Amino acid sequence: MRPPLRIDSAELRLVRLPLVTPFTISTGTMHDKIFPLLTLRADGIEGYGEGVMDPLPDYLDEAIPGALALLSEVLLPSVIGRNFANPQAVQAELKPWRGYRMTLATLEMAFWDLWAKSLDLPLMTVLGGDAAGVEVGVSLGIAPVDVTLGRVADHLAQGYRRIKLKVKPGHDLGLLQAVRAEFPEAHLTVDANSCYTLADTALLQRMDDFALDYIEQPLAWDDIHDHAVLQQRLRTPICLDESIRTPADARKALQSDASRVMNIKVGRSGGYVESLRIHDLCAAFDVPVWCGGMLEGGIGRAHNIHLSTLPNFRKPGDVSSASRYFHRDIIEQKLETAAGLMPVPLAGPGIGVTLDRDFLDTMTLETRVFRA
Ligand code: OSB
Ligand code: MG
Repeated sequence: MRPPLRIDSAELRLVRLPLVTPFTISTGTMHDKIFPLLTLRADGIEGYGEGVMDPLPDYLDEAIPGALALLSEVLLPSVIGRNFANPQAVQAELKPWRGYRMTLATLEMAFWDLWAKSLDLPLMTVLGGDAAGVEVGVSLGIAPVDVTLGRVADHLAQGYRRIKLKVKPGHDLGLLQAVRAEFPEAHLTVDANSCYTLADTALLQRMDDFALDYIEQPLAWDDIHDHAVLQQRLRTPICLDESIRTPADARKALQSDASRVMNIKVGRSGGYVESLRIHDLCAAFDVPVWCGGMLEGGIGRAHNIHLSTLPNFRKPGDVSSASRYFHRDIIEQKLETAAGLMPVPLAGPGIGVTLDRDFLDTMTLETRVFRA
């Protein structure tokens, strides 16, 4: 049996990367990607986790200020100086806490990276996955229709295997008509980020005419029930994103037929232990999953790619090329797709990427250090 890992110290940074193109969804526009980056150290090894919460609670009810406070004042002091046999032992430590799923995930993911590195294995191997590359799609923000048509053409030409269009009231059916007319064969989906209600049922039913693979999170972020009602009135499958934060959420959505496809974001769902349960539950219901994204920097993106190697990830994920988002990333490796596939990063064990420390320093807004 291997000895447990003792977490010696941690470093929590707040990082800002300017986006190449501002990203607009139904809830607002993002110009910079701001995220907490956590390093855990044990036996001279470092594990990394990236928080996916936004500066404001506009995607879910979690945001960076609360995440930094909980990590600094509660979570990191509770694990530093202690031994953990495996990631499940860390997850057990986090289990009592309600909510803060993105904050818990940041810590749990960093420990998985550390643990895989201590075993000298790629993260995908300890998660139970295996692949050389994973299928990628692209998520296109809200923009004028002619701009979007150009972006669709460009990304199809680059080999992206699914085009997801962000929609909002007044920027939905007309957009779909224009895109379908020009790209009749494209693998197309939409993501509403919770901007409709059941009062919009007639409008959502008209989306059935556009051969969408699924409609992502049309209704409220915290409402599985209404999605089940809506699914009975739609031919197009519903895919839940925001509403799935725990395995219990996934079980309820599957049992009530509210999500015939599921978006898994490890950074949204409390970490890998819970994401693996969601993955397995979906497989049991024969519901395919795909890996969502939150415009992550290289650490979060590397995590997402390793997760996407699990067998029930049967649809292209939002794990696009880093160069779509950033002029320069905080890791040394370039995470770029080729022919619609993202290679799994394997420049070493764990998440298989290394920090570009000089550049990271220039992009760091603040740093907090924690020792036993
Ligand atoms: O709903 O999937 C979403 C980005 C930020 C917040 C929410 C979402 C998204 C995306 C972008 O769709 C996915 C990506 O390219 O990382
Ligand atoms: Mg989404």
